[in-house]
Amino acid sequence: MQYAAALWLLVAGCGFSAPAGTALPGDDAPPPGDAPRDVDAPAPPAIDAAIDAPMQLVDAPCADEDSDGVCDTVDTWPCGPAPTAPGNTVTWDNVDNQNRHQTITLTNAQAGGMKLLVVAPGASFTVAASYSILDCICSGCIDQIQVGLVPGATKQCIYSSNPSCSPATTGNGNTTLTAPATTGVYDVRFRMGQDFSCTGNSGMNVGWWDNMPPGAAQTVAKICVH
Ligand SMILES: [Ca+2]
Ligand SMILES: [Ca+2]
Repeated sequence: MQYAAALWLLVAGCGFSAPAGTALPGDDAPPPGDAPRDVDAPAPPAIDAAIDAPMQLVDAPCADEDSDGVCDTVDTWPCGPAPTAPGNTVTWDNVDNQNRHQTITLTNAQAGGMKLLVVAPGASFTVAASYSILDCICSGCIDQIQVGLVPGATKQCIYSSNPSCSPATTGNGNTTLTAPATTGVYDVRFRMGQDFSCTGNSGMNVGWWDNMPPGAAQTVAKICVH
């Protein structure tokens, strides 16, 4: 549109107007529709060499059990596309209506020494982490740092004692989890428990506190059961 207006101004400025339908010098001529392409032009040596080089097959057939485009021989995560590794510092926080906190921070938590662990069905692996825990809501309460797999209905504990409010109680903990029998991806997550011990007075409380698994934000590692 701007070009057309400029052209009109140029023509008007010259005080010249052509009869309708007259081609002016410089008017857009239709490109030759069937001009032969110069397909036989010699290619520069570098391009010529590239054309002559053996073709690299980008989708060469290979065994790819999880169909993620990564060949089995080099696939370090045989459960589909490798996920992003969870963060190194993950915090869980609960605040009451008096602005008092219960807070757990896990640092450098790993499953079998990894953020992304491949493990056989039914195999055991260690979960270890540095922790910081405080409870400013219930000064007399025993608290747990529960860790386990999601999906999954059972947990273990890397801490079970009465933490202080300030400063937070810190330390290193570890426990052993067992990979499910069903292959797939599972998160290693954590949350606070407020039982009398990791398995409660009865020793039978194997599930998550309140029967509520932690949310995705409490993921510290992932396992591929394969
Ligand atoms: Ca693969
Ligand atoms: Ca994979």
